[in-house]
Amino acid sequence: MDPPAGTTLDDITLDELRLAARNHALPLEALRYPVTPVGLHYLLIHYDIPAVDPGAWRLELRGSLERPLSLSLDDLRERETVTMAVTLECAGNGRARLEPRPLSQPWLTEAVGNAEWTGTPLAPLLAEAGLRDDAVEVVFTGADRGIEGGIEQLYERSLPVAEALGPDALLAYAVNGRPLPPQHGAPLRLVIAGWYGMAHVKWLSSITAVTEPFAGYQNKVGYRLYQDADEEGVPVTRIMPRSLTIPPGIPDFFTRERFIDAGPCLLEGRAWSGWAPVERVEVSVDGGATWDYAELGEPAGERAWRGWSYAWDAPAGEHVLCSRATDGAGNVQPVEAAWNLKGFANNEVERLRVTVRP
Ligand SMILES: Nc1nc2c(c(=O)[nH]1)N[C@H]1C(S)=C(S)[C@@H](COP(=O)(O)O)O[C@H]1N2
Ligand SMILES: [Mo]
Repeated sequence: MDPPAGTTLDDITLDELRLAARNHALPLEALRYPVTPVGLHYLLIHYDIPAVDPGAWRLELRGSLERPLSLSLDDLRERETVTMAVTLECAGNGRARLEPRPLSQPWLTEAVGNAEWTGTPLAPLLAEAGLRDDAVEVVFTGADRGIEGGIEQLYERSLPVAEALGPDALLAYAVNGRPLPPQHGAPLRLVIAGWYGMAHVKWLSSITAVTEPFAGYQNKVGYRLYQDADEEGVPVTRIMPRSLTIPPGIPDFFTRERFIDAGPCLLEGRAWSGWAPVERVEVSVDGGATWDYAELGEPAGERAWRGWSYAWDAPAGEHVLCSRATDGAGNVQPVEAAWNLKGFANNEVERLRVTVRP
């Protein structure tokens, strides 16, 4: 049987490789840092990084507002300041492990990072602009333009009004204490803690309150879960739980398999969920046959990942290490992912191959 359109059973293609080279992942050893150094945070850029002159740049607030606003970066910096540690993950993380493989950015498990974003909360700005009662969504438009699904567009995504007015929405102009770098959305991006990456619009140029659900590509076509190309699909929203292990020992250069020596080995990792705090992490050292509880550390912030550790007395031989997170909403990572056409939200448990040397 042929794989569905837009997927393949072939080896990685040159188009996928080109995307993978542009959009880098978190090197897994960087899970050791509670706050990800900016250069190690994953990146996802649909089109090109746009050229934005921060001096001339303005943020326009328009649409169903009593008082539309036009603000400079200094106007935004003078407003209330908040810093939030936020674990950000691409909705396509895990895509390359699906079969057939959806053709897009071929992430394995590493499209994640946890940064400290500084900016001004969105809700007071919308209040100042006089958001009208008839607004149902708020659209965030970036300065980057490209063609996707045959449609020329600026990258833009909407949020329901309740999310835009909630405590998780921040207009960020700094990350880890420094002005945003070009690749992360300079001079201003949306951060919407708990949501998959696609909602955190970078290079923000306007915010529009709309009275009908937004029908732009990234909401209506792009970021949806489909089984079949003909169906309406289900929107991708918040981050499903995931746990990753800081790879122990040393790697093989080419396969990335790990080598450690027999004896006590402290396994450590990080776990997160956008639905509710992580409440449990389990570890398996036999490829998922048996599970044991890991010890949980303090979260790196209310909207940030949480460290965990597990004391393993490693016996010589070949092992497959797994970990799985459960959140307070009862979501648990599956051992095997449910397939979807565009390869979103695949949070199946990681399998890390380790050779323990005597
Ligand atoms: N304007 C704009 N915003 C964007 C994107 C984009 O291509 N253009 N990519 C989105 C996606 S899919 C992800 S996963 C995150 C990645 O954010 P990061 O590169 O800062 O990690 O940005 C989101 N915001
Ligand atoms: Mo993404």
